[in-house]
Amino acid sequence: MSALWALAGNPNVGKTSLFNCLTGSRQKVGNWPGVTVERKEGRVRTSRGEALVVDLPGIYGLGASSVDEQIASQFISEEPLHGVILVLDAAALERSLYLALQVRERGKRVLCALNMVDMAEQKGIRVDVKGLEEALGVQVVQTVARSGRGVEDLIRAMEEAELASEPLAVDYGEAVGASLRRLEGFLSSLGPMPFDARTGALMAAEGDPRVWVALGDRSGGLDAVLAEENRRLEDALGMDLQSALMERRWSWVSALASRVISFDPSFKPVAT
Ligand code: GDP
Ligand code: K
Ligand code: MG
Repeated sequence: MSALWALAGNPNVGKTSLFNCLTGSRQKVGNWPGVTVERKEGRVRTSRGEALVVDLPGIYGLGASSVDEQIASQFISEEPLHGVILVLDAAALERSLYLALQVRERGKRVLCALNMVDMAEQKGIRVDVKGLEEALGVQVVQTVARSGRGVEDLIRAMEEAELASEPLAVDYGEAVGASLRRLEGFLSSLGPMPFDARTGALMAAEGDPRVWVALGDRSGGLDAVLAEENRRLEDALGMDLQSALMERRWSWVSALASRVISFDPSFKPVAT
C-alpha cells in the first residue's frame, strides 16, 4: 500500500499548486462524501514506490466550525496518515503558524513546505528555517509552487524525512496546564476513545463537538468538569478555558514569528 499524505494549510497558500506539481496528471477529482466540496487525490512517484496525496480544503485551525474545517480536521485526525504536508506561506508566516502548532500538538507527523518564498524575497522577508524546524519539530522545505522550485526536495523529504510523532508541548502556564491535565484525567477515566486523552482534552477545551459525539452516553460528566475548570480560570485569569487556550497559542505563535522572521536591512521596495 502506498504511503498516505494529507496536504493541508490555510486558504490560498499554494496547496493546490503544490499538489499539481507533486502529482502532475496522476490525479483523481471527486467530491467529499455528502457535500459538494471538491476532493482531489493524486499519486506521487518516489524512489521507494508511490505516495498518495490528498489536497484538503484550506483551514485556519483544526476545529469543526465550517464544512471545510470538518472535512480537513477529520481527515487529519482519523485517517492512517504517513504524514501531513503542511503548506506555510513564507510571505505571511505568522498566520500559518497557528495551524502548525495545532497539528503538531496533536502529535501528527508533519513535513512543512515553506511556500511563496519568491514573494517573501520580493518583500525582503527572511525566514530562519532552522529555527522554525526546531520549534515545531518538523523538517521544512522551501518551495515556489508556481514555478516548481523546491518540489524535488519536497519529494525527497517525503521519502527520507524522519518525522517526529512526539506531540509538541506548548507551555500553557500553571492554571491552564492544570485544567488541561484534569480534563485529560477525566477523559482517561471514561475508557477508550478514538483519540488519545491529551488530544481529547484539547478538543473538549476548544468546544469541539466531536468529543461529545465520540463519547456518546459517556459524555454526561464532561459539561460539569468543563464548567468547573471555566470557573477556576475565570477566577485566576478572568477568562474561560477556550479563550485562555487561544490567547496562549497566539502568544506562542507571535513569539515564534518574531524569532524566525526578519527583514532584510538592505531591502529597498521596488518603486511602482
Ligand atoms: P490553495 O488555496 O492553498 O490551494 O492555493 P492555490 O494553489 O490555489 O494558490 C493560490 C494562488 O497563489 C494562485 O494564484 C497561485 O498561482 C499562487 N501561488 C501558489 N504558490 C505560489 C508561490 O510559491 N509563489 C507565488 N508567487 N504564487 C504562488
Ligand atoms: K484558491
Ligand atoms: Mg486549493
